[in-house]
Amino acid sequence: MSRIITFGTFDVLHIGHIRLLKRAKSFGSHLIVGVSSDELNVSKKGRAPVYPLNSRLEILSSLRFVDDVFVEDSLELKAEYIKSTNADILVMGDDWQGRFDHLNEYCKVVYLPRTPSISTTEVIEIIKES
Ligand code: C2G
Repeated sequence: MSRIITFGTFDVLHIGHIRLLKRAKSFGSHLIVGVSSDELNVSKKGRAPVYPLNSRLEILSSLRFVDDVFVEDSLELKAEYIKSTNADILVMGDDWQGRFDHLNEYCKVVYLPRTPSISTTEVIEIIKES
């Protein structure tokens, strides 16, 4: 059965993250999650994550449909991560549509529709305003 890889910050875990991970797992038997380092999140989103890397790794590795986690230090290292984990399929949300097509050389690349109306940024805003 296939080995699936996906990447993300997964900060303040919410239903959009859970659905993405569950759907990713349904493509195979082993789901590997590359979790963005705190520094990578600052460079992607311009802010530190609410939960530090070690907490996010522990939360994700506690999910029954996640089999392995590792630290994603750079967006540019995906080919190396795919090779070192022997992944067959890369799954990403469609906010990244087209961005990783060049990795088809190493594995199948699949984009899944995002869950509408939920994001970590919105959750942070709602908590700030309450
Ligand atoms: N996601 C989703 N629906 C949402 C929010 C997020 O399906 N409402 C998906 C995203 O598309 C992504 C995954 O959940 O595939 C993780 O989301 P983020 O933590 O926001 O990931 P991001 O910081 O964009 O990191 O190398 C790529 C990156 O590291 C992805």
